[in-house]
Amino acid sequence: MKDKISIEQIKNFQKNGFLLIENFLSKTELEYWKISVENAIEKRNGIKIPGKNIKVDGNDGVNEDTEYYSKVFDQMINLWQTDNYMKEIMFDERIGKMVSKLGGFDGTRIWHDQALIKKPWANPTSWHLDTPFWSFSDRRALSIWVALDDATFQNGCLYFIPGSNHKTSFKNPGIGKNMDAIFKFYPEFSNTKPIGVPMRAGSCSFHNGLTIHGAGPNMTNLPRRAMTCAYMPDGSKFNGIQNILSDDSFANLKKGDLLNDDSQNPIIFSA
Ligand SMILES: O=C(O)CCC(=O)C(=O)O
Ligand SMILES: [Fe+2]
Repeated sequence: MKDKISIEQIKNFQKNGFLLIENFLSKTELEYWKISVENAIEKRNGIKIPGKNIKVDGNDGVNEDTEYYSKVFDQMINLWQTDNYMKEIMFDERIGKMVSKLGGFDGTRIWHDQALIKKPWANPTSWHLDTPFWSFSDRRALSIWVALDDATFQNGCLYFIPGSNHKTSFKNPGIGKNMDAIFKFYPEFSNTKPIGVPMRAGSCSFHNGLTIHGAGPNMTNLPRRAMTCAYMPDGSKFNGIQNILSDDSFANLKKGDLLNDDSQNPIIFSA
């Protein structure tokens, strides 16, 4: 694993809001991640989030928007909670340390992991922000996105709007059908040139959760698979949003409570 982060990379990440690391995983590591993700997904039987009875193909056949979104990607959340191989992969302290350096904080907790599978002919992932969906509000929160297949302009690689991380807010424009919806909230970026980030399988990118980002459609007959994880700085506090929290945890939290339950948000690195 290429886990060394230079000062230059930290500066680039903080300036642009994203960073590509080519050949992050070795060939052997990539094979291990792929098999582990495949097995963990198979065991889930289509359950999207542990403890919640939501199926990954949650198309209710009535709401057109739900149907559209179910064809953006399949999301399998918190594989670490239902599979020990994924737990070992996600608890890797080296990744926690990279995250803390890029984000500029001392302790790294997992918010949630998620496999993101764009099936053949998947819809694009509209421009969006991540952090406004989450149950804490911290401008430093970030994610890793590891390509399990080559991610190309044809099959739905990521795109970023560089520097947008400095200007966006916690208002949530969502992930709808219209690619330009985000620019109603942030018109100042409607003329900014986005950067597409194709990458070979085993490479990864990190992005700040307030960087405007999205992905193209999958115009190929093969899946585009990625394994991702969202991280929060240790010390983050509950903001009142449920997001992926179970109904029980949600009912027991008050705004301002520390999100430090290791069974939900394990700490994977502390400086
Ligand atoms: O994989 C995708 O299509 C989108 C990924 C994304 O939005 C994320 O990892 O935050
Ligand atoms: Fe995202």
